[in-house]
Amino acid sequence: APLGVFDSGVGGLSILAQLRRELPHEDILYLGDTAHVPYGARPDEEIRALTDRAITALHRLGVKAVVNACNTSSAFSLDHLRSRFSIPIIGLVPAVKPAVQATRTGVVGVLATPGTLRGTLLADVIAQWADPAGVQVLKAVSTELVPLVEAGQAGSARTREVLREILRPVADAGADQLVLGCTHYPFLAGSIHAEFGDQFTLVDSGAAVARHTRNTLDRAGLLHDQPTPGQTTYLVTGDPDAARPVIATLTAPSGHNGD
Ligand code: DGN
Repeated sequence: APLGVFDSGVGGLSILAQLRRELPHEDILYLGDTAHVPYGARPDEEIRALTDRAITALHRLGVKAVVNACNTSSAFSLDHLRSRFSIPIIGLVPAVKPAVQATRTGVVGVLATPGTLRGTLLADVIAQWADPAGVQVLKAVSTELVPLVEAGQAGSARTREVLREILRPVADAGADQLVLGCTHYPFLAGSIHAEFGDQFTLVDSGAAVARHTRNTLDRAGLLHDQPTPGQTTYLVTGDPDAARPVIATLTAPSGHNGD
C-alpha cells in the first residue's frame, strides 16, 4: 500500500523530496488541496474540516499511513485525525528545537502562517525548548507567501519584497536562525538568501520528519520491503492543468526556486 502525503497545496512537495530520499522504495500518493489553499487564514474549525475530508479521501484510496505535510493543518487536526483513523498519522511542527540548539545570538525567528502561529503545537515547542534555554523566539507572519509559491512565483520580485518587509524586524533583532514553519517556505530559500545573505541559517523540519516517518513505518511493520523504485502519484483537488507546471518546477531536481 502507498504512503499518503497531504498538504493544502504544493508546499508538501518540500517534504516529499525528503521522504523520497529516506524511503526510495515506497509508493507515495500526494494529495494537494489546491481548491482550498491557502489554509493559513481560515478559522480553526474549517482547517480541521478540510483536513478531515482530505485524509478521508487518502484513507479510502488505501494508504497505510499519512504524513500531514502542512504545519497549519497539523496545528489543529492531529488529535482529531488520530482518534478517527487507525493508520499512523505523522504531523508537522516548526523546527524550533534544532534552531534553539544552534543559535549563537539567542534569538531565532519563526516564519509561519497565522494558523500555525496561533496553534498550540508551536506554543508547546517554544515552552519546551526555547523558554528553558532563554532563547527569544520572534514570529513573522504572512498570508501572501503561500499563494505566491502556489502561483509558481517563489523567486519573483514581489516575493522578495514581501520577505524583505516581514523578515527585516527579525534580522534587526539579531536572529541567526530562521525556522521555516510552513512547508511552502523551503522553496523560498533562494529568495531569502538573495535578500538577507548569510544573516540566517534556514531551519526546516523536512529531514527530521522523513526520518521519523521511516521509524514509524518500521515500528508498525509497514516498511515496503522490495528494492524496486517507488512510484509517486500526484492528486490535486483544484485545476490539474494549473497545478501541473508548478508541481513540475518544484519537483525538478535542479531547482527549488520556482521562478
Ligand atoms: N504548507 C502549509 C503549512 O505548512 O502551513 C501551508 C499553509 C497554507 O495553506 N496557508
